[in-house]
Amino acid sequence: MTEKKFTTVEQMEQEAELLFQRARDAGIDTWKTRAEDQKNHCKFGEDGVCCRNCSMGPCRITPKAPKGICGATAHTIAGRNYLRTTVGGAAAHSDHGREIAHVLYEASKEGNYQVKDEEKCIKVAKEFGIETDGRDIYDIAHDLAYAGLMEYGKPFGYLTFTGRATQERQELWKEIGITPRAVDKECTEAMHMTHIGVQAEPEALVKQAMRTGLSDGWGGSMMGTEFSDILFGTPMPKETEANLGVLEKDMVNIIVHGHDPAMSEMVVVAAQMPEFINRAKELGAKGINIAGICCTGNEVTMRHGIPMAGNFLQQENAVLTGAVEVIVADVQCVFPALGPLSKCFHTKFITTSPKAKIPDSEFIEFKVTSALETAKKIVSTAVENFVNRKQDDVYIPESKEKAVVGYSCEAIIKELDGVTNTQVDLTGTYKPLIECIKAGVLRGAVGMVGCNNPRVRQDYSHIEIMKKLIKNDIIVVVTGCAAQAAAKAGLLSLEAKELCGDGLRRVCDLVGIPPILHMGSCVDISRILMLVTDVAKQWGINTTQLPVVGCAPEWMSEKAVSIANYVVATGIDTYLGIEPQVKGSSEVMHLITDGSRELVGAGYIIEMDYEKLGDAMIEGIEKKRAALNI
Ligand code: SF4
Ligand code: MSK
Repeated sequence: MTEKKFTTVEQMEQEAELLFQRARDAGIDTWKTRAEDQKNHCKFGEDGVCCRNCSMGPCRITPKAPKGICGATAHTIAGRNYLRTTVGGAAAHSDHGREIAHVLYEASKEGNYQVKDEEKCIKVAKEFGIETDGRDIYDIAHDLAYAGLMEYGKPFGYLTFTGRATQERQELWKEIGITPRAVDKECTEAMHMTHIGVQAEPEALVKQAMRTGLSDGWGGSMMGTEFSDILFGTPMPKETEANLGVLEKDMVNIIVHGHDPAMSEMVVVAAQMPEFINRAKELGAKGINIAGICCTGNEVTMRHGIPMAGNFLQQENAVLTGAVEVIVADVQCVFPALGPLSKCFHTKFITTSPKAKIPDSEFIEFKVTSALETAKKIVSTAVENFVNRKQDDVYIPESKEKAVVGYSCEAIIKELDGVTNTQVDLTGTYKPLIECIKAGVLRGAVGMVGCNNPRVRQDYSHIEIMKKLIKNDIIVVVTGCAAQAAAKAGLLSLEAKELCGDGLRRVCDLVGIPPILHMGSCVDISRILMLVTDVAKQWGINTTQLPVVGCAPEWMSEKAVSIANYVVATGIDTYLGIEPQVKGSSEVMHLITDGSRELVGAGYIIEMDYEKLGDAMIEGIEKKRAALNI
């Protein structure tokens, strides 16, 4: 009998509707109204058969016009578009990783950023062949950051982190020619290939999409994660709360939004300074409350327990509460709509990256060398803006749920060690997890990631599929907006074990974990790659044999396509709840599904019905178990 009442999607929708009504009253649009305005989507775009790669076009493929002016078929055009989408995602993630490498390069004892995880700094430096014995940690960090930055453009060789993959994957990638080289090389080469008159073969385009994706997952994103841990600390489990109910009516509310933790970490530091807290009190507030949206929210909750105000499709809702003094964003997934929307309220919308300037925002450039000063300016702006809030007009939805977050691989191992060893250390293994899977106590695992997408009910697929999986004794790891969906529904709380099958509930009780583990932001899917890889190594089987799958039921971004490419190329079947835009080419569709399975042992399974998607995952996991005779 379930005692706890978990927040339902219906409840969240009712609360959101009250906020959307405020927008309608103010005469301003939201994603809801704009999605309506955009119906019906262009069929050529949806099918991936519109090409505008040269000015002879755009060319659109129809039965009457089956080729572009240059002779490109639907298969070439859809393949080229698919590759370009992957490049967009790989470039975004990897550039995030590059920014963090620059922050690490500037780290110093006296400066704005320090090394918080020395052990990881030394471990990763050794992987890069950097001398560590007897050296100052900042000298090591400096050399490591330089080596990391060189990974982006090195003229020869392959990405260093590919050495972490299983032997089987390394050999396969080499054999079929998709071992990723320098990150920038893969992106540039992909853009070259898709230029008019270059690559026309669909298989070569799909293989380059995998290679570019791998340069993200095993390159840019992995560096983003590892260097962030070195700078800001490797996450360990923490309690927090999630959903718009975390906003405080009697406090100064600051929303941190975007992706790069360098900015948000510093805002967290500044908001704790007595000068700002005292000033907030002078102005009638009880203090300063920071809450996160999108992956910035995941980054600061993992390391500081900062509450999560919501995910991608909730960014406008936060402003619509009328309770936000400042929403500050850096890069990625930030709606330009926040500009005009914030003008309807007292909210100040601050952008900080020259790469992401947005009309109607206040631009305050965030630089490593002046990071704390800039963060202080942002916090001060928020505090001084509190007096402009119209308290009578504030509506903060009630819903919020408790969550445990911060399950880095190191944290998972530590938790597992706690069950088997009396002395807890970080040298442990995934053996208890593997034994549970072998014994059938756990049937398998799912990595659920990705965004929200107005094509489907917000968070509904995420939440319903997660509930189905845990009920069937399948442990789930989550990142990105999928993680925030789980948090808002209470599925990251320890009480969520009530929703599990007997096996998973026993594991949760024994280890003291929720059935769904929050592993971080979108770049932190690299943590899932390492989890899967190390489990396969310790089990002594290939990644393709593991009863483990990936899932992105509500994905929308180019980054998600890059992720899907590297997850599949790492040997993990990936279940998508939104169709990739390649339907106009049977060849490309085949290549990313069954064809990819022939090539790398894994592929996409595409299913728009969330019930069927969940069932297909369970079936896929059971098939892997049967093949292993477990
Ligand atoms: Fe048309 Fe070919 Fe130019 Fe594309 S590259 S727009 S198909 S002529
Ligand atoms: S924030 S990429 S909407 S998961 Fe990483 Fe969410 Fe998707 Fe952005």
